[in-house]
Formats: sequence, structure tokens, C-alpha cells
Amino acid sequence: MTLQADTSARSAAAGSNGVTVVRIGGRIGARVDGVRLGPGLDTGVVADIRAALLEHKVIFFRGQEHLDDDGQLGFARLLGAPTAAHPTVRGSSTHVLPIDSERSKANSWHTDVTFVDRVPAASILRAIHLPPYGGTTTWANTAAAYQALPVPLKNLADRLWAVHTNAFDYAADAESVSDELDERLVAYREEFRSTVYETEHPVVRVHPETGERALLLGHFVREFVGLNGKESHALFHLLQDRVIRLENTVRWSWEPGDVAIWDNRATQHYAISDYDDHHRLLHRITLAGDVPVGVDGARSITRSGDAAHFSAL
Ligand SMILES: O=C(O)CCC(=O)C(=O)O
Ligand SMILES: [Fe+2]
Repeated sequence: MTLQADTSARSAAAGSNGVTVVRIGGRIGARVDGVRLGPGLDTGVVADIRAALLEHKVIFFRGQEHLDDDGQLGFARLLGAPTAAHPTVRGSSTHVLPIDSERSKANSWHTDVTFVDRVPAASILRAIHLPPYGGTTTWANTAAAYQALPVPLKNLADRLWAVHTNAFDYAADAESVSDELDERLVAYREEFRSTVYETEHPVVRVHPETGERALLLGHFVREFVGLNGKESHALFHLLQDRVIRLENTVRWSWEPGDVAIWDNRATQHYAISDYDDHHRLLHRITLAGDVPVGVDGARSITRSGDAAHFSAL
């Protein structure tokens, strides 16, 4: 037996812009090589990055140590309109949201900011300070999850709507009760829900750029419209389990200088909290998105909270 990698599947030719897209998972994820991210990228490279993002849902760049917040923001503006840092959480500047293990850990499956009507289109996350071990992040492809559903479940999901809120129950997902006792985490959680948002979204949204159908779920879901708590719980896990099947995911091991960009309209993610009390810090810039549209053309409905200050429509 010869141990030989199938190099044809692993390598990808550099395009005319010098950009190489290397697929790293069967259903989601690619590494993009040959790019120095920044505000001055030429339009052909930006188009390649945009295409890779739409196809692979999450893309990774190594070796971007030269970037600072301004460079990250300048690059972000090439891809879209940066939102405010967050609807409720203050940022380190207007557009930069520190993802700081001393304030919170996103070790629960979610799509970002789904409690507002204008769900962000994408996020750009840059490693600043990494723990000596652990601290990987995993993304799941919500379009592939929909595509893989058997027809009866597709039919059910197509007509289903869910209520998303930021006043969700952290404790329900905590590994231990002591998670609840850390003062900084408690303060962050209070800030996070200082204004309560509630939005009804279709469980299946049609991607505004690719036309793909994708499941819109994650930990901000409180219930399904018209179902009781018990039914909502059972149905949520039935569908959510499809999203987070390991075959449907890609896991990234961060190195200094790494940047990840994900299509927030077609993914969920989970930051793995396996680095004890070590410090972990990344900076996120979020790109504005539009109001989700269901398969019948109906748009998401705000029940509570005005997100106009977060991003324009
Ligand atoms: O810490 C991470 O890797 C991701 C955190 C997160 O959920 C986010 O940046 O939206
Ligand atoms: Fe997130």
C-alpha cells in the first residue's frame, strides 16, 4: 500500500489574480492563499474573495499579521457596509467588536445577531491573542443542511417560522452552574440583553445572492410560531441536529495573523471553550445584511426592538 495524498484534490491552481482557493472540507470551508488583505485590494481579488465566500461559506486567510483595526475595517468596506459593533454590546470602536474570553465565550451554536430583522450578511474575524492550546472555532453549512433534508422535513421547514430573541437562556446551555457565577460574564450578559429584541424569521430563508435555501436556526431561537414549548424544543433539535452534523462542519485551528470570513446567511458557528483560563481575543467586523425572505417571499417581522442604529436597510 502506498500512502499518497490525492494532490489533485488538495491543490488548486492560482487564478489570474494570484489567488488560490484550497477547499478544506467536503461541505464547507476553504483557505484562500496569495492575498494580502487590506483596503487597497484590487477589484479582481475582491471578486475572487466574494466568490469563494459564497461557494465555501467560510474562508480562511493565514499570515495577515500586518492588519490592524483600521486595515481590517478598510478591507471590510470592500466587501460590504460595516454595521455598528453590536445592537447592544459596546465595541472597542464604532465598528469593532472584541471577541474577548474575559467577557464572554460563544460556545453554543448560533448564527450572529438573528434576534434583529436585519441579520448580518457576513463577519470578518481577526486573531489578536490566542491561547496556548484549544480555542478552535467550528462552522456549519446551513444551506447544505437544508439540501440534505428528506422531502417531508423540507416541506415542514419551508412553512415554519421561529421567534428569535437576545433574551435567551444562557444557563440552559451552560456546562456547569459555575459558568453563571463569574461577575464579568454576568455583566456582559446583562449588557447583551439591555434592550430586548424579538424577531420572527422563516426557518428556511432564500439566500439573496445565491438563491440557495438555508436553515435559519441557532441558539437565539426561543420557539416556533404556533407551537408550544415542548413541541418547539423537539422540532428545534430535530432540525438543528441536521445543521451541526460533523460532516456538515469545518473546524479551524487559529494561528497568529489568521482572518476568517463567514457568510452569516448560510452558516452557524461555535467557539470551542477548551483553553481553561487562558486569554483569547479576536476582533470582529460585521457586514450589514438584509431582512431574510422565506420560500413564499414573506419577510421577517420585528416583534420588539428597533435595530436601525445597528445597520441601515
Ligand atoms: O470566538 C470565536 O471564534 C467566534 C465567536 C463568535 O461567535 C463571533 O465572533 O461571532
Ligand atoms: Fe458568533
